[in-house]
Amino acid sequence: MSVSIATRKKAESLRDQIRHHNHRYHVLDDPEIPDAEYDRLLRELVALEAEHAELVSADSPTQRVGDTPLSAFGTVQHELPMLSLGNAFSEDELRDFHRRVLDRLELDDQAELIYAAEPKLDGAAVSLMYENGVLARGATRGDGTKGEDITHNVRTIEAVPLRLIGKGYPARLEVRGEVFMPKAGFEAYNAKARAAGEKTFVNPRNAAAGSLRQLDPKLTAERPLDMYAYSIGVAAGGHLPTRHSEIIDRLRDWGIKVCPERCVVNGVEGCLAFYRSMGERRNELSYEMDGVVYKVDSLQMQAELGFVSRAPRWAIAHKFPAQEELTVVEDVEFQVGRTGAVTPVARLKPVFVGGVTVSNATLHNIEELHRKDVRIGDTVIVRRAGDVIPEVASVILDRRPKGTRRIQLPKNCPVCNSHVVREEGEAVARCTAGVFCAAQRTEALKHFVSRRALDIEGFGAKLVEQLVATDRLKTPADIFQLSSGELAELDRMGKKSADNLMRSIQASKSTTLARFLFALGIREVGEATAASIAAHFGSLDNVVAATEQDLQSVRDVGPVVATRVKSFFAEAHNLEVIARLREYGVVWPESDPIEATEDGVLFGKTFVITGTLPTMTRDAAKDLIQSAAGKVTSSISAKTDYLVAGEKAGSKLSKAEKLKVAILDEAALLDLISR
Ligand code: D41
Repeated sequence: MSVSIATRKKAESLRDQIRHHNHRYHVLDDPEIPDAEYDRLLRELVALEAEHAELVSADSPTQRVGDTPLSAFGTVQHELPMLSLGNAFSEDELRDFHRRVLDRLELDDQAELIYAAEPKLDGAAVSLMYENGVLARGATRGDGTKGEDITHNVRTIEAVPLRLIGKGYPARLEVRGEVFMPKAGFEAYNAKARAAGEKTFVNPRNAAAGSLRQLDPKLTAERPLDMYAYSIGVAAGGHLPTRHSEIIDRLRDWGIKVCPERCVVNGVEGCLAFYRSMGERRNELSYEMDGVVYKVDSLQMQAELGFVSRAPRWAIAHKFPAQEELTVVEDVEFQVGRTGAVTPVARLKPVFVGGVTVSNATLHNIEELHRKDVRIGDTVIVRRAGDVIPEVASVILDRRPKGTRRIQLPKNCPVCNSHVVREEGEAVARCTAGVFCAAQRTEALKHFVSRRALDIEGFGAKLVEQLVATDRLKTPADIFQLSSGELAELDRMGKKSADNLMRSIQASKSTTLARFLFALGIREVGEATAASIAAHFGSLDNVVAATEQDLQSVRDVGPVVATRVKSFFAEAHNLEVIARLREYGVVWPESDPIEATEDGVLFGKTFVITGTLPTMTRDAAKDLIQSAAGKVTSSISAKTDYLVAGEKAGSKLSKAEKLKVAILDEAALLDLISR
C-alpha cells in the first residue's frame, strides 16, 4: 500500500519540527518547547513511521538521538558510544518493557529478574576519563558518538575528583554520569539573577548544560554544579564486578559521587514500588528528577540483550508527570504582597502540570516580565516543580497572536491606589503605602497568624480578608480584642467555630521570642534569622535596643538584615503594636543575651571554609572558629579575612587568590586559634 501525500507531508513536517527543536535543545541550550511537547512530536513521528515503514529515511530524527556538538570546543570521539535511553510513560509501557526483557532472556513470568533502579537526574550527561587514577579528560555526551571537550569546565566541579582514591581501579577508566544543578543552587542562582535583572535559567537541566558549556571555566566554577555517576564506558587494565549495582559501589569507593537513592529491586513490581517511593520523595530530595531508570543488573544478561538503534534493550527510563507544559495567558494582574512588592501574576488557561491543575503562575517582578516579554494571548511554558510556586518559564514567540501589547507596571497600587515606585537598581516595584495599604495589611496579618509564626489554628486567609475588609482588623494587636460574638457573625462561622477560634487565639498568646520576631514580618527576617536573633539577644528589649553593629554580630545577619531590623523598630507605630500585643498578654520566655565573646582570639575576623579538611568536617571547623569568636560566612568577598581551604577547594580558592585573602590549611587554622 502506498503512502498518501498528506501522510508524507505530515511526516516531513514532524521531522522538520523535531530537527529544529533538537538544535535548540542540544546546540543552543535554549529549548523553545517543554519536553512533554517534544516527546509528543517524536512519538507521533515514531508511530507514523511504524505504520508506514517506507517513510523511514536514514536522516530521520528517529534514527538518531542527540545532536552535533558546538564547534567552540574541541571534539571528543567516544571510544564506546554513549547510548541513549528509551522511555516508558506509563505502567503499561513499563510492563511491556519487562515482558520483552523476559522473552529475550527466555525466562518465564515467575523468574527472578534483578534490576538496579535509580533516580533519573535532570542534568547533562558527561564522560570523565581517568588515566592511572587521574582525571585526564571530560566530555559532553553530544550525539553519543562525538562530544565536546569540556575538561577545563568539569575540573571546576567540586564533586568531580581530580584523582581517584583507594585501589583496584582500572588503569583507564571512563566514568559516565549526570552533571546537575541541585534545586537550592538553582533557586538561589535564579533569585540572584532576577534581583540583578539578569537572565534566569528556565530549569535546572538547562542550567547544568549551559554552565558546562561556558567558554570561560571561571564562569562554570561559579555555578553550583554537582555530579552523580551512573555507569562506566572504557575500562581497561583491571577487574570489575559483574553487576551494575556493584560497579556503582566500586565507583563510590574510588571517590566518585553516586546517587544515594539507588536500589536493587526484583521484577516489574519492585520497579513500580521504587517509582512510587521516588515519586513521593520527589519534592523533598535536593535534586531534580524527571523519572527513574531501571537497568538489568547482571552484565551477562545486559550482553545477551544488546541494543537497538543506540538504546540498550536492558534499560529504560520511567518518566514522572511533566513539570513543564504549554498553555495560554488569559490575563496579567498585579498582586500586592506583605512587603508591598507588586508582583505580576499570569492568569492561565488551566493546564495539568507537575501533578496538579494550574491556572495562575507568577511572573516574579516587572523587570522579569519585561525581559520575558509575556503578553496577554501568548502561548507560554509553565513550570511547576515540587512545592515551588508555578511560574511562566518562557514565551513561544512563534505562536504570538497579532495585536498584543507590552504590559506596563501600574503607576498606582491596584488595592489602595497609592504610588508604586521602583527604586534604582531594584527589580521589584513596591506600593508605598506600607500598613496603610489594605493588601499589605492583609498579607502581614496572614503571616502573623500562620503556622510558623504565632500559629493561630483555624485563622485562615479568608477570615483575615473578611476582617480587614470590614475594618475590624488593622494590626495584629486587634486580633486579641476580637470577641466570640463578633466572630460568630462572620461568613461560614457559627457559635461553635467562633468559640474554638477564641480558644486558639488565647493559646497562641504564649509563644517564643523567635516566633514572635518572625511573626512581625520584618523584611528579610525569615524563620532562621529570627531564631538566630532571638537566641543571640535573649529578650525583645535587647533586640529593640541593639545597634546595627550589634545585630551584625549575630550569625547569618549581614548589613542588609541589620538595617531592616533597625528601621523596623525605629517606627513608632511598630513599637505601639508590640506594646499592645504585650499588654493583651502575648508572652514568651526571655533569657540573658549570649555573652559577647570579644575576648575570643578570632574576634572581628571573618572566615570562609572550603574543600575537604584532613581531620575535621567543615561544620567542626566552623564551630571551632565560632567558639573563638570568629565569624564564618559562606561566600568570599573583600571583607573575608581568611579562607580555610582543604582538598578540592575549587572556585573559592581561586576567588580568594584573586582578592588576596589569606589562605589557611587546617594546621594553620589550629595554630591561629592556639596562639
Ligand atoms: O540520571 C540519569 N540522567 C541517567 C542517565 C541514569 N541514571 N542512567 C543512565 N543510564 C544510561 C545507560 C543505561 C545508557 C547507561 C542515563 C543514561 N544512559 C543517559 N543519559 C543521557 C542519555 C543517556
